[in-house]
Amino acid sequence: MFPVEESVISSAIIERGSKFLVDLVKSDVIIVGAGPSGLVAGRYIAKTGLKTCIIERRLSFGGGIGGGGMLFPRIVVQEPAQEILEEVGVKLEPYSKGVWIADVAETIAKLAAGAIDSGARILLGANVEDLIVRNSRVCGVVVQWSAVTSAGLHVDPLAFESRAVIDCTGHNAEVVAIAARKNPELGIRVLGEHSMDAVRAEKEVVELTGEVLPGLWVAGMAAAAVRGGPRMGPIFGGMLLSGKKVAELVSRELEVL
Ligand code: 48H
Repeated sequence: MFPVEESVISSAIIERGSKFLVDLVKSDVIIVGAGPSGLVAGRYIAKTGLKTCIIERRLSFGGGIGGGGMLFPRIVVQEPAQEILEEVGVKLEPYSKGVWIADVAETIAKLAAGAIDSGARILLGANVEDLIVRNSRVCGVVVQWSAVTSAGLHVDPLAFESRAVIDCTGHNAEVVAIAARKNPELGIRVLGEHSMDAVRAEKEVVELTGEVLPGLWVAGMAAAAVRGGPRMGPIFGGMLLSGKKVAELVSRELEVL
């Protein structure tokens, strides 16, 4: 085994980690949240050549995928969304007409690998706590290490600029909620998600995906939360299609499609 001393390990990590962070201070697109909608959006946007960064507060990917349905390690996906999983190599088990089952660990691993292999960069352990807003336009995010936030330390955050920010933070629509709370003059409303109706919810979550404010977009469960759509339980086709839709809208807006 090659002998590597502590000073080499530490300087390698500090030097290259800083370089990685400096590169993230200006992106085309910042996606907040590495759940299903964020990972899918990241994959399709990065594939167009746009510089894409996904910021995730946990030290892991997948958001709500890992919990399956009441911790049973399977999720349901329906036509035509199963194609998005097939593209990244997730093995699907047919269940009934138009309905497939996927393993949660495989789905998380392959959606994340799909985003990274397309060129998306993922920053783990970082919490988006505010936005850069100039002239009623969102121009980036304000970030703090999750560990600092959890410890309740008073440490000033850093800001990362981007041409578009996508809120993929799930049930709490955290980024849009911050925009609404901190900029009341912009008239943004977060209506809150409604009770479960899987058939309606799956259709509506895709329809509700879109722009909230110049530079700020919403996808996945956050779209239902902002616009008052119902929840759907552990069926994930809507999340995947919402991620794909926001990728198309944002890529077109930034004029690469
Ligand atoms: C950094 C943040 C921040 C922040 C949150 O919850 P998710 O899986 O979100 P979606 O919309 O991609 O998928 C929703 C799905 O998992 C789900 O919950 C479904 C289908 N529910 C239906 C039902 O009826 O209950 O992922 C969001 C991710 C998580 O990993 C968070 O840790 C992360 O966003 N996150 N990251 N800064 N401020 N807020």
